[in-house]
Amino acid sequence: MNIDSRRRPVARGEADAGRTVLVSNRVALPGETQTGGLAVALAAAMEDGPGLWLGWSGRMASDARLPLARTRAGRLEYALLDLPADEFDAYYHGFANRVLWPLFHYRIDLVDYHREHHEAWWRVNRRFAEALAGQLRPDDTVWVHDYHLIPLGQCLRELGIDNRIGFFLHIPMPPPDVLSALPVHRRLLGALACYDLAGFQTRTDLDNYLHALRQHEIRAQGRSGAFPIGIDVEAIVACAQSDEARTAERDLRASLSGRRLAIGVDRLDYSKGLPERFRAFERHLESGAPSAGQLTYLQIAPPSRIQVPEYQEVRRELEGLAGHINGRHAKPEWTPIRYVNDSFPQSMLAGFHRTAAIGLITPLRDGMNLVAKEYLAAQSPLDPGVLVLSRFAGAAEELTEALLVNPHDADAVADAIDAAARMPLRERQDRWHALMAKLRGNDVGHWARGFLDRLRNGGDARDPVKALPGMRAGALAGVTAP
Ligand code: GDG
Repeated sequence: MNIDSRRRPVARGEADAGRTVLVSNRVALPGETQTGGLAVALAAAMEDGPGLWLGWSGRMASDARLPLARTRAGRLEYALLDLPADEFDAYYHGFANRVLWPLFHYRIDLVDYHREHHEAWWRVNRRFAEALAGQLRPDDTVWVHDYHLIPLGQCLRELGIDNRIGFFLHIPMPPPDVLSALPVHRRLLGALACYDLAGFQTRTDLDNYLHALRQHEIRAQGRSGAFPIGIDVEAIVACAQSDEARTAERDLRASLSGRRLAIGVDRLDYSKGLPERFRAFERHLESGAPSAGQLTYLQIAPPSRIQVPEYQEVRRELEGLAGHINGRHAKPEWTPIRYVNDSFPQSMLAGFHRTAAIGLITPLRDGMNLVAKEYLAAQSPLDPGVLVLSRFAGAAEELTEALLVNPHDADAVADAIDAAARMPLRERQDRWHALMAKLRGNDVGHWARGFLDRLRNGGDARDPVKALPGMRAGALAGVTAP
């Protein structure tokens, strides 16, 4: 371990010095296709380095103290950590994905808490901390990502590391009453309160965190703020005009026989509201609305976390629903729902998005939802589609010109689908231009810089939320004094 890094504090106010060190459960290695929002966003945010990105290697090893696997791409270095199989299972499948994921998405009913899984979560975080401590230089800024690694900051402090350490939560922060269903909620809040900066996707998430701290009389050692994540807008705009995207668009359009397309792209996850969306689409088919029968709905849903029983269940449910709805409504020449359990390159997805007159993004709860933003960025300015967006996606706080819906209200979603299908070109363009201005005003680079500036410089960084047209003023008013 680098003893120096334990002892020498980085001078406060020292801007832009040293590396940015990202830590996340998985890293996005160059050339890998990523279907998770975090990996996609961080890969874009880190494009111009210099930096180090540390995460799990994807490999199990009985002796997890082996030297880290290292690789480099340009100015970004990767350090990969093996983990023992049983510990990984308890930390990742047991605690992160069967306790924190459902709880933070307001699904207390799906929480399966075991004390030993919680202990393994801390043990793995200590392993991450030990691995990272050996890599750190005194002027590095550490940025920890997501719910798997909430305790990492505290573990690093316990090792004597006094670099600046920030944390960003990619998923929603639930209200204190929901959080308190977790037996160890106080300890979790205490770990969050250790960071120099704790970042959340929305004002609502930030408020929930601050309320919980107040309720438990926990004093944060650092600051907190809302930093809504963005996408690489220009990259998606360019991607949607690439040859691959045009080919994908042409082929998909040709298969529609003159009908228009509604699209959803989601990891197959119960938080994404897919069964509710399928039922709402059926409601639309049965509504007798002018557009009923004129739309084909394409749902791309790459499977994820397939070991977790709740994910197997939602997959079975969707297969049943797609079969049922198509069985009742298909015609010899037309199938209303195309349900595809596969992942595609970003360029093809952009082509699919551009083909679709309607983007149907209706999660029951979502930290942000990058697909909603990607759908918009892929549209043609001459003939943009309409985004139908759940008000429970973090993106709804920004994207107020979308058609915002309650995903639990199948009739309302069916109405919105019809309204989107019939929306005049002028209104579609007005809404789209307003939404694109917001996306451009807060792309993934703004997000990363906004967070890192605030982490490095304290309170004098640009306020990333105030800079967003349409966000409530003072969205960062909840910043807590150190
Ligand atoms: C978490 C939070 C938050 C999807 N299918 C394919 C594919 N994707 C890409 C999308 C998008 C990403 O994966 C999914 O991001 P989301 O934000 O929609 O959702 P989560 O994976 O749940 O992400 C979320 C996010 O972190 C960032 O903070 O917004 O709330 O849950 O970029 O395009 N990419 C490719 N093929 C696919 O088939 N290449």
